[in-house]
Amino acid sequence: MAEREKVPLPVEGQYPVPEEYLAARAKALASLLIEKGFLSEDLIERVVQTYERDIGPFLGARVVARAWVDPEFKRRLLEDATAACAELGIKGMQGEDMVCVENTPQVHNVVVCTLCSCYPWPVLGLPPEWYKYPQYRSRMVIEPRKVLKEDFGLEVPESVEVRVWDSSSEVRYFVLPERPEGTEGMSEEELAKLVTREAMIGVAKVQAPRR
Ligand SMILES: [Co+2]
Repeated sequence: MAEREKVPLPVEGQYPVPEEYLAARAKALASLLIEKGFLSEDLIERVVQTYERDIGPFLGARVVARAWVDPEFKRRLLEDATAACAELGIKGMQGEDMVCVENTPQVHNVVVCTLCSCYPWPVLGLPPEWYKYPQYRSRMVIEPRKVLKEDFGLEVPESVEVRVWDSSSEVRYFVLPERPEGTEGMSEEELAKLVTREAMIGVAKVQAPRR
């Protein structure tokens, strides 16, 4: 841990700020907007609920499963992820310019936002806590193999190229993981259940179901 703290942060001086500070600031901002009539408690609750219940990685999992069973869809997905996701009715805020990158036996992709926590909300929901940690954001671009191995237990062989994609407010990346062996007979719905958020960020692989 001590070694990690020495890594210079891309936005040192601004982040990290303590969680309590952020929470207090968000609360103050919300009450002010409510007082001025720009927002309501109800609206805030609805947005939170939507991203907890209706939008999440299960939507991205549907996209991945479709790409695995439909080569034409996969082609469109890799060409223009935003348009391909919209074909499945998956679209919205923070997903205006999504790019899907494909894992292959030769290339392993992983996604980060070095500046903050840009993330493709329509397919993955809200980012996990660790995605926002300075240690993840700064180290993933410097030593991705080491982070994948030490923090996520994913060992990428030296023969496989690791590509790190830095999401921004303009372009948000997600990964099309490799379809695991032993899933040949599975339906699209069954396949979708195997796909995890971590696999679509690129910090894990999709595992075949146990027999
Ligand atoms: Co960002």
